[in-house]
This record gives sequence, C-alpha cells and structure tokens, in this order.
Amino acid sequence: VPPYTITYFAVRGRCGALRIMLSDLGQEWKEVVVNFDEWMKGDLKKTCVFGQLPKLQDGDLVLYQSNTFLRHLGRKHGAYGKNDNEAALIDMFNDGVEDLRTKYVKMIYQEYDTGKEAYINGLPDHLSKFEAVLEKNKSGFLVGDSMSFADYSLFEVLLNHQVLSPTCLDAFPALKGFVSRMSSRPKIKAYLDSDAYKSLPINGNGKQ
Ligand code: 0HH
Repeated sequence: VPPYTITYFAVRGRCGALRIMLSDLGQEWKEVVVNFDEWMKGDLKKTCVFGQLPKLQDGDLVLYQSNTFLRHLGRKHGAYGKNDNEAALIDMFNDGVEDLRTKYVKMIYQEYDTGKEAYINGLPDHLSKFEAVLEKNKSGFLVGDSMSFADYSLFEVLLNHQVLSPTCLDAFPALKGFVSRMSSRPKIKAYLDSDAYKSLPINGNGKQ
C-alpha cells in the first residue's frame, strides 16, 4: 500500500511540484480524483480544513495546503537543508516561488485574455531574481549543495512558464541549465514522460 494519497481535481495545478518530488524520491502514491459534480455536492468540501483541495494523506496524518505537503516531504526525506539556516533560506525561496505561482494562477483564471501579454512582458523581472540566486550558488540548487523541496517547486513553475511562453528562459542561462538538469534526472524524466503526467492539464480552465 503506498504511504501517500493525494485527493485533488484532475489537474497538475497545486500538486505538480509534489508529484515531481514524490517521483524523484522514488515514492509511490495513490490518486483520488475528484470531479466537479462530486465537489459541488459539498460533502467533501465540508470535511476539508479550509474547504479546499488538494489533500495529502500520509498514513493517519491528513494535511491540506500544497506548500505544507512539500515541507512535510522535505522534512521526512532529507530535502529541507542541512541546518536551521539552510531550512530558513529554503522557506524563503519557496515563498518566493509561491508569490510567482500566485501571480500565474491569477492571470490564468482571472485575466488570461486581457492580461497574458502584460504578464509575459513582466516575467523577466521575476525570473531574473531566481537566475541571480542560481548564478550565485554554484551548486545547481537554490540552497546549499543539495536538492530541497523549493527546487522542485521552482522547477515546476518554470516548466509551466515555458508552456505559457516557450522563450521565457532564453535570457536566463542558469535557469535554463537548472530546468535541463532537473528534467533529465532519471525518475523525473520517467514521470514527465508518463501518461499520468501528460494526461493532466496544467490548469482547470483549459488555459495554459
Ligand atoms: N492555498 C491552498 C493550497 O495551496 C489553495 C488551494 C486551492 O486553491 O493548497 N484549492 C482550489 C483548487 S486549486 C479549490 O479547492 C485549482 C485547481 C482548479 C481545478 C478545478 C477543477 C474543477 C473542480 C471544481 N477550489 C474549490 C473550492 O474552493 O471550492
């Protein structure tokens, strides 16, 4: 029995980074897919701490909030830095990725037709910040010399942005190298090549 169960809608959405992380860690998980009609009945929503999905179960532990999932896995599987200072920096970069993810989600769901172009024009300003971090920290990871949950989160956000704007990383060699290295890690590559990944849309409204 796989230790982890993800309950979510049929999207990559807020579980994209989590699934990539689980794959890279060699963990198995079960998916419980919730469809719109089922959700609208409201029974499941009532059981959710914040009235929303995704939900992650790890044995008896039931969690909500997608970034909490990443932190939990980071703690359990050695992807949360070597000491408290590294952990704090990992939190900081993950929060920075979350800021970008939130802007992306807002554009996708609320202003795709009117705001996509301005969003893409504004991207270099955000991407250059992560470029500078990776350039400074020569290891190829955001913090220290090993993988953390923030790396998976950044990677997944960058993959989605390359779908939105295929050339968006062209001016950022460190980010391009990062995406290329992450994509070619064997377990990540196998997951990204799988139907499980490919069959899920990035977002729930058909926009990407
Ligand atoms: N901060 C939370 C987290 O990071 C945010 C969770 C959230 O926004 O986990 N949940 C949304 C779905 S994520 C939610 O539960 C976006 C996926 C959209 C796919 C929709 C497919 C159609 C199914 C309705 N939303 C439902 C709700 O709030 O009632």
